[in-house]
Order: sequence, then structure tokens, then C-alpha cells
Amino acid sequence: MDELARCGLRHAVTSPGSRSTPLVLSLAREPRITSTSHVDERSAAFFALGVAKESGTPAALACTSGTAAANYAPAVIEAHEARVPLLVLTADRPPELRDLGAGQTIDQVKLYGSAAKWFLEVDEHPATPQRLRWLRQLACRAYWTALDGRPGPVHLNFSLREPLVLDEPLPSGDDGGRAGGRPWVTRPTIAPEPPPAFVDRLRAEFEQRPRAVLVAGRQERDRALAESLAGFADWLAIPLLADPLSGARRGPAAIAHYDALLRDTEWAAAHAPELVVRVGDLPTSKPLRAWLHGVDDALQLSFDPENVWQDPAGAVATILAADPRCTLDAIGGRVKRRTETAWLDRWHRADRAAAAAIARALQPAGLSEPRVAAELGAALPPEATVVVASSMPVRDAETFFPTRATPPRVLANRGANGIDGTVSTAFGAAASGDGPALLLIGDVALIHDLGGLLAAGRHDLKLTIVLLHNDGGGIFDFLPVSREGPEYVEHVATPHGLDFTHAAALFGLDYEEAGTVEEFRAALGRALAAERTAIVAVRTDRAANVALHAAVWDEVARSVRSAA
Ligand SMILES: Cc1ncc(C[n+]2csc(CCOP(=O)(O)OP(=O)(O)O)c2C)c(N)n1
Ligand SMILES: [Mg+2]
Repeated sequence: MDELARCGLRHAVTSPGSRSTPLVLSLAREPRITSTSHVDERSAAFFALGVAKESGTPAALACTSGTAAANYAPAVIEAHEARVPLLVLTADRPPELRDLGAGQTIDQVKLYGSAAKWFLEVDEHPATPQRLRWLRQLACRAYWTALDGRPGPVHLNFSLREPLVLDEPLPSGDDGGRAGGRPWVTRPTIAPEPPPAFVDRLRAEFEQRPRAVLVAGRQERDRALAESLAGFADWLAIPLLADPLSGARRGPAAIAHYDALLRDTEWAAAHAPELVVRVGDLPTSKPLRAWLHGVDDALQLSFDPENVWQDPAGAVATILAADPRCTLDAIGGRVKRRTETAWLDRWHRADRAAAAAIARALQPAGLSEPRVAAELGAALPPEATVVVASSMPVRDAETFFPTRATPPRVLANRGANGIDGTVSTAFGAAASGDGPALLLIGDVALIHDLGGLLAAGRHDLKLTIVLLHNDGGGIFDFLPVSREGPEYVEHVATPHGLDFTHAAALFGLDYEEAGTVEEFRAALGRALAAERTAIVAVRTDRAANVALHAAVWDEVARSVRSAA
């Protein structure tokens, strides 16, 4: 643990048990590491995921043997898919007690399969100088492996024999570490300067294909990339189609309402580009994905330094295994500011028309799910972090968040798109970030991780939870399955009739319901100013929500056609 702290580990999440005692106590007693205790390992792992997403650095997890370790699996899988660095430390029985009926023993070898980036069985070792050196090297290797190349979870499985608490003192932290608190192995960051010939080749593509678009999706670790993308798109007068999860929905070239615009196939066809440059994950927007799939004449380039191949349609022609920020900054430094802005102007005109059409369509509905997203996108301060749940929240954020000079940070579990663990991820982000933290979540996702609310009181964490309560999975009402009668309602929509005031009371949270836009604004203001975690609930109707989205898309299509 001393060595992990030297590498930079600052947050660990523990869960209770006996076999894990040596791991948990050494974490809890390491002053440079904040250890947060969570009863439920599934929530614990999602909390660590939130910490690691918010901070961009690894978080550690420690739990006991058996199904405790198995409960980490959903978050480990999410961390693998979303490339989030995690150090998973599981306690296990030693080999002589495995597969023999010893208590709480399961096969933990490679428990997370291909989701773990690296697995190692760590047996007990005598505390000889040679073994301690190896342990220090191992800690460094685990830490840097979680971060290197394609980041992800590293799993160390520890065989631990009784006694689990020693009578004699353990070797102390200053035993044998490098001087000056340095880690045993350092890993200096080497600036990924792109070679000039590569920059020139790319620059030529931009010059030869002025009808270009920059598409930016989820990206969490390089906070400066968002500014670079905005600056580059502005410099070259290229529309920037940025999912809020990219942080790049900002600056004069950003187009907020591409999802609504590209739903109009006529408009989409008339705005086919010659060049598409992708950065980060593929955005969620279905119309954007379909459009990218269909623009066959465009050259499509994808910055993909982590080798994730996010291209289910097979549209990308060239993968650039280069750092997007350094490369685009270098290109921008070598081209003159583009003064011919007709292409970007067309997008801007349409985006302004779409924004007005959306406002018109939403107005009569009062407080609705899209309106909540629009309000949050406009009102949250730049220092806020908002976690958006899978299902409609992440989609409504993409459709309705405006462009801003300095938008709030937006995080989501979009590696595997699960609705599990969302509450805990948001508490992890709240524990790790400096600004206010907010969670936009549906009722089913909240039920899924209700136990995650325990973190509020046990760790004195402040999170504003905006709950969109439409009594079921509203997303499914958009699908053909919603016509399948009572079986649809019972098995897919899953209405439950729960009143979350009781959950708030159980976990000691503030709770308010808002029925109008004014009430919502006031309740949000109170919740953000409160000292403790608060739920602001908005009741909506699933069928009315589908109709409202359709009305928005119609109004946008009508207004951009008449403007064209
Ligand atoms: C772990 C997991 N189980 C099931 C799903 C499938 N799923 C996607 S959305 C959804 C319903 C979510 O409902 P809610 O959180 O109320 O959001 P709404 O659809 O109403 O916006 C379900 C069950 C999933 N994504 N993840
Ligand atoms: Mg719902």
C-alpha cells in the first residue's frame, strides 16, 4: 500500500469480511489513501469506478473471498469497456483450502475473464528484502498497467493464510522504499508529439476537403482535449458535433442539436460531409450513427490511440493511433484561419432554428423529461459534474443540452450501458471531484442501485439526485415492443408504483417533488445549496414523453426545412 501511494493512488474502496483483513487494514491505515467503506461490493466497485472516472487516475478495491469478489464483476466489465483504470484486490483462501469445502471459497482465478487487463495470483511471501522489493515492483506494475495504453482493471488475487492479524508489527512503510518517497518504478509521461510528415498529410486532407465535420464522443481523462477540439473546429470553421460526454460541446463551432437535425433524412442528406474526423467514443445518437454510416463519399478518420475500434458500421477508413490533442493543435498551428465559413454557417443557422423549434415544442408541456435536461444543461455551473444514467437521461442530455462557453462535466457509464451501479458511480464522482455533483437518473435505475444511497450518510457525501419518475423504463415506450399489451407492461416497462419519499427517509436524504418549471428551478437551487444529499423528483408519463419527443422532432424538421 505504501508503494501504491507512492505511485499516486489516493482513493480505495473497502468492503467488510475476514479473509481480506490484511488488505483492508493496510489500506485504511495508509494516510495518503482515503479509504471508503461500502457494504455491497457491487456498489463498492461502481463507487470506485466513479472515483476513477472523475479523477482520471486508478482507484483501488479490496474485498473478501467468494461471491463478494463476484459482485465486483459489473463494474469491472464497465471499467474494461470504458477504459477506466481500477486496481481490484481480492482476498482468497490459499491453494490448500481451495475446492475442498472450505467456507466462502470459489474459483477466483481469472474471475473477471477478459475484462481484467492483467491478472496475478499473489501468494503469501516472507518479508525478506528480496520479496519486499518484488512486492514494490508488483504494486508499481499493477498501477501503471491499469493506466497504460488502453486503461482498464487489473486484478490481483491474494492467497491469505491465518493468522490474518499478526501479534508482531508489520514491516513499516519506510522499509526499503526508494529515497524521497519516489515509487520503485517511475513512469515519466512522454509527450506524444506527432511527426511533422504525419501532421502535413492530415493538414492536406483538411485543406482538400473543406466540408468536414468533427465528431466528439465520450472522453474523460484528457481534460484539455475539449478546449483543443473547440479551438480547432473554430479555426477551420468546421461544425463540431460533440456529445456532452466529450466535454467539447463548447465554443463557436459547436452544434448542439445534431441529433434532432439529423433525424430529418432530407436535411441529413443535404449536409453530407467530405471528411469526418472522429475523436473519443462514438456518440449515443442513433441518427448521428446512421448518418455516419451512410455518408459513403466522405473520408472518415478516427483518432483511436487506445485501439478500441468504435465503428460498428465499418465506415472508418483510417485509424489514427495518435494523440488527438497534440495532433490537432499541431495542424491548427500550421494552417491559416479559414475565412470561408459558408459550410459552418449553414449548420449554425439550422442549429439556431432547431433550438427555437425545441423551445416552442417544449413550452406547452411544462415540466417534462426533455425540459429537465434542457434546464440542467443551461443552469449547472461549469465546476459541476453531472452523471447521466443510461436509458433516456443520457439521450436527453445529448439531444437537449445547449452549447456553452464552459459546460459542466458530464459523465456516464457508457462502456456497457448498464443501468446498474449508477447511484454509486455518482457518489464516487462526488467523493472525488471538487465541484457540486448531480445525478440525472430514471426510477428503474435508481431502484437498481438503491443500496448505493447508503454512501450519502456513511461518508457524508453531497449529491443532488434529479429523479425522472415515469414509473418504469420509459425508453421502451419508444420501441415497437410497447404495443405488446400487458406482457410488455409487466415484463419490459416494469412499473412498480414506488414512492421514493420512503427511500429518502430511510437513507436520511432531503426529498422534494417538482411539478412545474418554476418549482423545479427552485427545488434544484435548494438542493444544490443544501448541505446533504437531496432527491428532486419529477413525475412524468411514459406515453406523453414519447409524444413530446415526436413533437420536438417534427417541429425541428419543419423549421429547418422552411429555413432552407
Ligand atoms: C443492468 C441492466 N439491466 C437491464 C438493462 C436494460 N435497460 C435499459 S434502460 C432500462 C430501463 C431504465 O428505466 P429508467 O431508469 O426508469 O429510465 P427511463 O427508461 O424511464 O428513462 C433497462 C431495464 C440495462 N441497460 N442494464
Ligand atoms: Mg423510468
